[in-house]
Amino acid sequence: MSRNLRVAAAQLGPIALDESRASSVARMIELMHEAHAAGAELVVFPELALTTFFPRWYFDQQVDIDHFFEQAMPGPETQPLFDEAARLGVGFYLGYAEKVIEEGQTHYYNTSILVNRHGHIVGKYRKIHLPGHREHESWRPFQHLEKRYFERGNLGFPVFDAFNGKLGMCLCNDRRWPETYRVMALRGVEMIILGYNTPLHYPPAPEHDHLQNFHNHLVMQAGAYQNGSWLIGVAKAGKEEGCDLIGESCIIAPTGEIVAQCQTLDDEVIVADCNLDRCREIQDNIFNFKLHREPQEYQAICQPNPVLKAD
Ligand code: CDT
Repeated sequence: MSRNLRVAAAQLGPIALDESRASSVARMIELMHEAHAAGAELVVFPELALTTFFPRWYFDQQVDIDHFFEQAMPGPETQPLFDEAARLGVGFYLGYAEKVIEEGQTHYYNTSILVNRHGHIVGKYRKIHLPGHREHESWRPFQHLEKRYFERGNLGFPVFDAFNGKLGMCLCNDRRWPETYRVMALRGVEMIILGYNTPLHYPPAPEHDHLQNFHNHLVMQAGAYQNGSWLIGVAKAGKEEGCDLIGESCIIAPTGEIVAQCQTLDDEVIVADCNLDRCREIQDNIFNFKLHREPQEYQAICQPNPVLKAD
């Protein structure tokens, strides 16, 4: 019997700085209804989906920073999303800013969770590749302070038995790093789900601005194909507080082909049937790790900063 999973990518348009959690959750519930009506069993939302992309501003008061973080998941404002998912019998992926006390210490992570069709959290990931900078840089038209506001995730790249398959998560900048995909692939991943907030303008290298959409698809299609995995990439898109964020959320087959893609920069749902058994087309053939991978030649990439001499 084929393991078909009908998945929805639920792209969000901009979220205003003063938009409430109640409003963003209501928008997500509406998208969830649309996805469910189209037969989706899993709905994927963006990175930091509950608020505006706050790392674009420098805040020095902890209370202003904490405003964007969730201290409980679900919490009072996100519970309706969990309740509606359980009522409809659909699962979801959600990106959010997590404030947590662990072993007596307060930590801040850029986090995603996987929730099953009963409304239970069955997987958690904390972003590992944090882009941007730590201090205010006045030359930039907007800041990208992920390195200031978040710690590097401490959960690795786990893969979860869920939805009758093996699912892995990552977040935004992680998708640009081949190691992200490969570590999950070594754990047998069959579907990688991720959310992103990607500005169209990249201040350190503006000559690449026209390539932002190309690079977005380039890395996700390569990651899917080179690891024989489905991939669902979901944007928060559009002009958010004056900053243009790319869209083009998409669903990618293990062959690297885009099978569905958003057409707008606003709230939008796309759906595709993802047969998880199709991963074997790639994983048993061109990227059969047992037969063709040569890890003894890759050791340098596991050293922190090796200096290798050219021959
Ligand atoms: N959210 C996130 O990781 N965004 C980055 C922007 C580019 S680096 C400043 C990304 O990789 O898309």
